[in-house]
Parts: sequence; C-alpha cells; structure tokens
Amino acid sequence: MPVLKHDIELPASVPELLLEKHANFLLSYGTDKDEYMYCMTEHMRMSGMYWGLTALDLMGKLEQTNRNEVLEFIAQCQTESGGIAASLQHDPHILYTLSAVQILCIYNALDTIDIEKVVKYVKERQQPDGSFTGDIWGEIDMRFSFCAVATLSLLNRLDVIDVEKAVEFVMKCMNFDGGFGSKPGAESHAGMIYCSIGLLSITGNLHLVDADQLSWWLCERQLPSGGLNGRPEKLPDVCYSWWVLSALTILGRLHWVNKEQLVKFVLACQDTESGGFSDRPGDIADPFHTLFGLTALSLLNTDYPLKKINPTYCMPEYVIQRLHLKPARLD
Ligand code: GRG
Ligand code: ZN
Repeated sequence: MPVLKHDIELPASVPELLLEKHANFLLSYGTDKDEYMYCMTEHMRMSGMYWGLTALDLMGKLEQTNRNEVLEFIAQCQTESGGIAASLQHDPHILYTLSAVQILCIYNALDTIDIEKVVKYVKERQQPDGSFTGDIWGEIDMRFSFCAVATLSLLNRLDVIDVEKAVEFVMKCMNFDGGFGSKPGAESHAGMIYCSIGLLSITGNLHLVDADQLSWWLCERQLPSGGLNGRPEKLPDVCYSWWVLSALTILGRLHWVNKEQLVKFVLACQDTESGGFSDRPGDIADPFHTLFGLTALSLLNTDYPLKKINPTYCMPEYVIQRLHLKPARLD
C-alpha cells in the first residue's frame, strides 16, 4: 500500500537571509493601490498593516514607514461602537481592533483613538460562558478570546472583563491530545494553541496545561523537510513556525524542535527576486508569511540582525517592556 508523503522537498541550495529585499518588499507594498492583490486584501487591511509594520520594526526599518498616514488611517477606522474596522467604511471586528491597538503600541501612539470606547467594545463581546464574539453578529471562536484579552492587557484594562470565565471557556476548548481547537469539541490546531497559550500566559494560568503533552504534540509538527505543519497529515507552512514556536517558547520547550532544519526551511521560503516569504518554497510571497518567517528566525535566536519578538503578543520585545507587561512563561 503506498504511503502518502505530506511534505515538500527543499531546493538543493538555500539562500542567505535577504533582509534588504524583505524590507523593500514590505515598504513598497500598497504603493500601487490599484494592484490586484492589494485590492483583494482590503477586508483585512488593518492586520496586513500590523504584519508589515511589525516585520519592518524587527528589521530596524520602522522609521522608513509613514507614521502619520498610518495613524490617520487607524483613527478613521474606529467606529461609533468603539471597535475598529479593517478598512474605511468596513464594519468593526475584534481581530482588527487588536491589530490597530498593536500598531499604536508599536508607534507609541495610543492617544490616536478613543481608548475608553475600545474597552467598552471589547467588554461587550464577552458572553455569559466567558467566550467572546468577534463582532455584533455573534460568531464565537477562541481566537476572539485571545484578541479580547490581548487588546485589554495592552491597554492595561483587563479588569473590565471576567478573566476567570474567559479562562474557563479556553480550557473547554482543550482536547484529549493536549491541544486546543476553535471551540469546545473542535480539532486541535496549532493556530488555536498559540491563542490559548497566549491567553493563559497573559492571565497567569499556564499551570492549567500539561506542558509536556502539549509540547510533544507541537514538536511532532516538524516534518523531514524541517518545516512545521498546523495539524497531523498537513503540509508544512512558514506561518506555523510562528504558531508552533511561540507556544513552545512560552512553554519553555523551544529546544524540542530541530533548529537547524527549521531555519533551512524558513530560508528556503524567501522570494529571492521580489523579496518576502511565502508559505512554502516556490509560492508567492505575502506580508503575513514574511512576518512569520522573520519572527521564527527571531525566536530561534539566530545570528541575524533582527530584534527580539515577544512570543505572547507577537510584537517586538522592547515594546512589551515599554508597556511594563510581563506575560508568563514556563522554564
Ligand atoms: C497577534 C499574531 C497575532 C494573531 C492574532 C487571529 C489570531 C490572533 C490568531 C490566528 C490563529 C490561527 C487560527 C492561525 C492559523 C492560520 C492558518 C494558516 C489557517 C489555515 O488553516 P487550515 O487548517 O490550513 O486551513 P492547513 O495548514 O491546516 O492546511
Ligand atoms: Zn500559512
């Protein structure tokens, strides 16, 4: 019986880290507002800006970005409800509210928006079972729990929600394999594990997980190519270098992956012509995978000239220290 191999083969030679090209790729992203991919991603613009600006900051290029233009855009995206939308004339959502607050923290410019209204918007999303809806339409997903807790903690206003209930809901999303899904009973997924471990790290509840069992599940995501997938039998993808490694870092078990092989996989995902990283070698580069290629290299403590990334907030460590935040980590 043939055994299907869900992996890719790395090219024979892997390029060095092309920092200048990645910076130019991100700095020029959106300069042509009629470009096809730029138009097609309008519905997630705020997160796209957060990915690009965080990556540029890690590379020491934040000063080359247009701070005033970004701040004005964010101010215009805050709606009457207090929530922030992905783009002008769009509806607010907790995902884009977090991205906007993250950008404002990086620029040290929280006074750009009405903070009290953001706090009210996030608080209103919490449900009696502790979960959070993404917007007024009622979809519940554990990602939104992370967004709510991360946003409020960045604003130093965690006191307005029932944190104990929020943690209780997250723990209901834990499965027999030690992983977490998007809601109770949903399959374990590395992206959801980042959200749950991130939330438990912010709220000081990491003792609730079996760190060995969960880290075992996480390090089993590494494939022979060196790349990581998001759940069993799936292909490797650079973004899981973030979702998996950040959780392993918080759990104090980053050394459970093979660093050398993973670095090789990440470097192989660079677009050597246009700059940027793609999900896997040979695909089209985008800002999302560019951020997570760089954050992986930052977490892995390579010798590349990248700032340190905070594994809980996915923001530069110096910003988290400036805010005096101390998300928990296991040894
Ligand atoms: C601050 C970094 C940061 C995030 C905010 C939105 C959010 C909080 C976290 C998202 C976590 C998540 C669910 C990530 C997974 C994204 C992804 C690659 C989804 C694709 O999933 P599948 O199952 O793809 O369709 P696979 O890789 O399994 O084929
Ligand atoms: Zn991906």
